[in-house]
Amino acid sequence: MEQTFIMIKPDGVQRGLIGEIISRFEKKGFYLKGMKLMNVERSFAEKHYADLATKPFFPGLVDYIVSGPVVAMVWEGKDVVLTGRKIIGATKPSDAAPGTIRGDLAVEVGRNIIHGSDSIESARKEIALWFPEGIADWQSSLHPWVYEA
Ligand code: DAT
Ligand code: MG
Repeated sequence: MEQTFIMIKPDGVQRGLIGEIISRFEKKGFYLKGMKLMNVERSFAEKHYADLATKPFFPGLVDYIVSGPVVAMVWEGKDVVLTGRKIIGATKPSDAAPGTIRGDLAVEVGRNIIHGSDSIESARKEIALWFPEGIADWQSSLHPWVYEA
């Protein structure tokens, strides 16, 4: 099944939103396959956001990601990359619909509390970058109650 990389950014951790965010993915019917609380080095944050290196906000974005611990996670499920982005909401919290994580819980684009992979290809790269040790191998016993097959 499809996997995505989700990261709770330092503001989400500091604001005590870890449980709330995990709960939204869990209740949806996605499976947590990897998780760790960690501080990241500047060079690592730059690698994660390498595609944005030329953007004017890049240095501020890296400062933000290294400002405290983040929660790195792998979630699995049907269409989890795209659906995960929908659960997260638009990049700018002011554009994010109510009911989404950013729409409900964030105000500023530079404090938008969560990252989610934007494609299956990015997810593959980000999971390899953040979880070189691999992820947990388990299957939920509730699977047939959430998925038709
Ligand atoms: P997303 O996180 O929704 O995938 P992105 O990949 O385009 O958005 O950008 C990564 C992060 O960079 C985003 O979550 C917040 C920051 N960012 C994006 N656009 C910005 C802008 N115009 N000003 C300040 N920060 C921005
Ligand atoms: Mg992105």
